[in-house]
Amino acid sequence: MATKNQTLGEFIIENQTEFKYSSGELSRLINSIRLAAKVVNHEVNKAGLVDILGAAGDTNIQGEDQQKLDVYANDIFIKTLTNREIVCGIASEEEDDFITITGRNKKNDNKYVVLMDPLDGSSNIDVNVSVGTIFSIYRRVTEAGTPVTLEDFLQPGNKQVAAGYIVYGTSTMIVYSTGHGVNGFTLNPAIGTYYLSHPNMQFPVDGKIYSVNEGNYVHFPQGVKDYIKYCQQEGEDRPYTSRYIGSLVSDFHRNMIKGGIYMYPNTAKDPKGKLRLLYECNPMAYLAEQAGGKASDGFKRILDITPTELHQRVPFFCGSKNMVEKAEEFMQKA
Ligand code: P6P
Repeated sequence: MATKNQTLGEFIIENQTEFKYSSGELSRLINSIRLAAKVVNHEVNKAGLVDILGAAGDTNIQGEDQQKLDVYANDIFIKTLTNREIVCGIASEEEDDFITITGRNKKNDNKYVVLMDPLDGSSNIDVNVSVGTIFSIYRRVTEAGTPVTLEDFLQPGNKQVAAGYIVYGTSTMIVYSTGHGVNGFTLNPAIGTYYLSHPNMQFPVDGKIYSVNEGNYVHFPQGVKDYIKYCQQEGEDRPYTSRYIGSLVSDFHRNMIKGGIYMYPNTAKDPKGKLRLLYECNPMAYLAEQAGGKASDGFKRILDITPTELHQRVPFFCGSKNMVEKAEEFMQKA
């Protein structure tokens, strides 16, 4: 039972019994993410001051300029998860390949793997717009004690045991689910404690906000163009409002509170879409469904897609159930 103002630590302990088959490892894993988020938050909040801005000069597998804060966040989450010997493997947007974690006993006997986008929306850092961390947790499928393999990471999203995000916005929040609904915790930076501020978050079944980069309009599939026109036409509850921050976590978070749909369709430039299935779309789709929302690639449920590559991309439609279904209607009849 979630009671307002409970701390995240109290909430994890109280809901420990919900993690069936877990000997407390999943709780420790969520706790370690909480700690890493505090450290990253501290740097994100002063990014403009310590010359941590600007590209690190390197590029990640996506061919994107790596902002120093991307690299920093990636290192913090990997170090925190590794030092506590809680997971047996990690995959990250910032790492070309997955990382095998062997414990002090040189064994891989932990049961979870984590996939993450350590700092999503990082192009917004230099302009002081909110960014986020996205994480997705699975039980490994290969034999305990053996090194993890790609198979442990290429699981469909419907096998996730937990997923969540941290949004470094006007306040810093952790929003996550372990399969029993979605709860949001807000950090009190003065004392470094997260408090339950948004118990049992629910995606409104309908909404009046659509989030898409309309600069790509000419390259969108016809169904997306038709749906955007539908959003803009006079109607019983239309025209809708267009809101697009360019930070998935922030757009998703606002839409989950107010109602809305986020779309990143495929375009000529990104024929498979831009967002990555494993560490962006799957965790956000898991949260959306846990909160009564919906997520698809325009045709198929995101969580039922069987991954084939670590960094594969998919078109992404996610948010209020009725809005996603209306967009799918346009996609399917185009
Ligand atoms: P565009 C950030 O790079 C990101 O992955 C999401 O957070 C965001 O919604 C999207 O890409 C923005 O992409 O092409 O509209 O700038």
